[in-house]
Amino acid sequence: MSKFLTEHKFPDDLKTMDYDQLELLSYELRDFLVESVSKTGGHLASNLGIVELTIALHRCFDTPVDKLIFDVGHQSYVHKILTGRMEGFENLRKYGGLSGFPKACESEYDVFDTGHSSTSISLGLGLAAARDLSGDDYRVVSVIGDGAMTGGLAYEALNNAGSMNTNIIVILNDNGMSISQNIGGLSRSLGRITSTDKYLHMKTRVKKGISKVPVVGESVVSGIHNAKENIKYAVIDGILFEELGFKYIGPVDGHNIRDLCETLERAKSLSGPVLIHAVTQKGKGYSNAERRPNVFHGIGAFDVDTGKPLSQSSERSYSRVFGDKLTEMAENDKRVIGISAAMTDGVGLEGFCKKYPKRFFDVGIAEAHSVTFAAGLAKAGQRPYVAVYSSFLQRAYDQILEDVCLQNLPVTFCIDRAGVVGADGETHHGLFDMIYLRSMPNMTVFAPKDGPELEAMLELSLKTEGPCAIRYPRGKAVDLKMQPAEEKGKAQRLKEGIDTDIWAVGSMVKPALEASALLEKEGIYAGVINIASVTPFDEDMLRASSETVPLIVTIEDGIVTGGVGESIRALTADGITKVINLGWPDKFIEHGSQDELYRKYGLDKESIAEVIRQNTR
Ligand SMILES: Cc1ncc(C[n+]2csc(CCOP(=O)(O)OP(=O)(O)O)c2C)c(N)n1
Repeated sequence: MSKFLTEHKFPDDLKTMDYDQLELLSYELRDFLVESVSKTGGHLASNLGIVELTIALHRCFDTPVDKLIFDVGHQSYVHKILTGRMEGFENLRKYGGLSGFPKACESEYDVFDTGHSSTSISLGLGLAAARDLSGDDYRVVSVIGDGAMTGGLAYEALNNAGSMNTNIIVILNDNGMSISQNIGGLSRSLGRITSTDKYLHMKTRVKKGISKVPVVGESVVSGIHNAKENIKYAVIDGILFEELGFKYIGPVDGHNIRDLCETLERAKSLSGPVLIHAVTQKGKGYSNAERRPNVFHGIGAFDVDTGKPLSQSSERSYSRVFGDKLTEMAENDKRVIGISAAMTDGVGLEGFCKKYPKRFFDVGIAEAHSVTFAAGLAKAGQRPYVAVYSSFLQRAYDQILEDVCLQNLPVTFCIDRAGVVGADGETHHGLFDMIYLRSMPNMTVFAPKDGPELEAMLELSLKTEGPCAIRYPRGKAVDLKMQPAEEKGKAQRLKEGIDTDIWAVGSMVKPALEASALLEKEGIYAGVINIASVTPFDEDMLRASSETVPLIVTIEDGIVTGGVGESIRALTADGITKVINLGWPDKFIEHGSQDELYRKYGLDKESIAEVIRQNTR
């Protein structure tokens, strides 16, 4: 079966294989990807779309001496397979297994640890500048998708590269898709380029086997719109890139290895920044993924024949609870606006988007912009809800502080994937939002203990005349069948304590209640308090708690350093109450399932109970 994959040594052998062999290899790679990801889950569609491009890159460049950077990095599976990590795919994204993103500690072929979008050109440009300073002569290639190209950082880097005029090759992997359909002016412009007669004509000619490549010299490349009819890689458009100082080559068929290799060789012969526009198809070669590339962008284990997930949960996720509730609120209040930075489905807003297309904005992978855009909306009397994953919101720290909090505008941040997210690992865990948001003046931070409380807090946010953040975890929304906390600045006592009180934030209320139940059987009485309103914080209840119990245990789904637990410790510093802070340590947390990570870091019910046991005897 996998003759080429198993019998060759990659990436070296790519350089000696002929084009027919390389094409056969591309089939084997696709089979392997589909088989393997169907068992482990992962980012499939983007990897199916980048098979030929990755082969061509490793054939034409001398990696790892030459530096190859994949933007975001979710499409680096083929690169991993071709750089000696095929066997690791059995444990892809599992605890202790291969990461789903580039990891420098995993291989010398992975230059950076990535996971967040739109960084590849900046990273590449930094490497290129360092190379020039030290007199080295390696090449730098940044591969960026058209989705990632909607992020502002990419333009800052393009602009800078143009003025530095150093040697860097940027490959725009244009499949017309972000996770869902890509949006925006650039996307429209790229779409125009690839639908022109010239491009389609060129593709037909290539398919017919015309292989003679006229020389595309520097003068031709820079002379945009002067392309001759018979130039294979005609310079049809790309004005934007040319204006920024890049030599634009394209569009090139990103599934034709010969074309790609010839284009890459051409780019190598040019000096200064070069941008190659490669057109690819997301999900290429696997019909289910071609039909529904958004579903197969990131997917759990699935049946290869039908494309259906192996396990389907009927339980509602927090994202769904949020999306449904916001849609309901929008029915009653015309000011409610939904905003997403290229994550409409992920954050649960697809229903809202369908029902209220005019009041919904997908702004592209542009978190910082989404926040300032929301500030503008709020200033003019609207009530914007920015739905965003915790780790991506990190991009917008300054905009939250300056454009929203400073002006005390009623923008609500619906922070999904707060806490550890599991298989995506370091770059995607949402552990830092609480520590920076709670220190921002005017900001209210809510953390619901369950789904019904998330709904109540969304209602509350509409009555709050200022910035608000509501943070909730990835996964199924629990229902603790308890009264929701419904007041800003008020904590909620859920259980009386004698030996200790556990002060828990959001999703940690459930394990706190479970730990308390375990201890009760042993005659240890642990009270449980739902912090609910992280800021403003209920100091009155804390005072009462510290006067009642000798031990307070705090537990939060965020970094302990600078967290709510530490402020509780500070507030009780004068008393006799002992305070123990539980939460995530001050380090990057690896990938693994959420349960594995909670257990390892002592945040599951048994570990919480054990800490209390040890400190009450
Ligand atoms: C800052 C940031 N926001 C959002 C994401 C989530 N995300 C991962 S991949 C992706 C789409 C990327 O599209 P594109 O660059 O075109 O790559 P493709 O998957 O289409 O190959 C998004 C939005 C992210 N990784 N980083």
